[in-house]
Amino acid sequence: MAPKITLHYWTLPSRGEFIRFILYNKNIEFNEVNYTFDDIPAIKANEALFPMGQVPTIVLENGDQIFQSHAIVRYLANEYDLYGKTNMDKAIIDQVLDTLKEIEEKCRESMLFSKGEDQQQKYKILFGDTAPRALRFTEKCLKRNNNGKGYLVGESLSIGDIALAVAIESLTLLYNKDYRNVMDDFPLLMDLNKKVREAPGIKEYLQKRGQQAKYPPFPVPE
Ligand SMILES: N[C@@H](CCC(=O)N[C@@H](CS)C(=O)NCC(=O)O)C(=O)O
Repeated sequence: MAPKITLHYWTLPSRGEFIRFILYNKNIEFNEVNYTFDDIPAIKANEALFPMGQVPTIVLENGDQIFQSHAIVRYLANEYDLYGKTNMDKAIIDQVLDTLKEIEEKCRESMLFSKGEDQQQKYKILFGDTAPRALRFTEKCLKRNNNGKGYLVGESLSIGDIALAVAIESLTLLYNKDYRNVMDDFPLLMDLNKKVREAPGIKEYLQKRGQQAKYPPFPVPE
């Protein structure tokens, strides 16, 4: 019997990790079809499965397909009760998702595809401005719910909480002696991060995968 969901993605964490965290947390049976950078021409050629020539796409048991990572995440959240209870819960989660996406984008840009002075400049913007801003906003939302002691919305885990844990993973990859740990200013967010990483399914996945997501060296444009 086909698994409930097939995830088409690189073996890498990146945009796929958010989806994997949800699938593991909700104990959804899934398999992966993994690609390497050598497959990019084939991915571009397969417009039926990859409309924009990019991964990820998921395929459901009935053959329905969804691409765009946040469309996938929102679909899963709606299906498996990870999207709060009210429209305002959803709006809070959406704001946090889109805000933290800025961190993710800047991490990818600076860490994977830049080098030298350009990279240092990008790190400076990321650590000096983008990340603290995004985290301040996320913390403000968290504090409004149960004084920041619980979850982003309501009384249980949502994709807003998972988005935070995924963004912190990306930032953690960049910590080194030259950069102050940007998370030091956000102990409440770190508590929430811990809660997500110890959530059912995610905890076991991280034990299997390793506590820190790993990337191979990436080709950097000249
Ligand atoms: N907005 C899309 C962006 C997808 C995207 O950029 N995917 C990358 C991999 S993480 C990709 O396929 N890159 C290959 C390319 O663009 O040629 C999403 O969030 O799913």
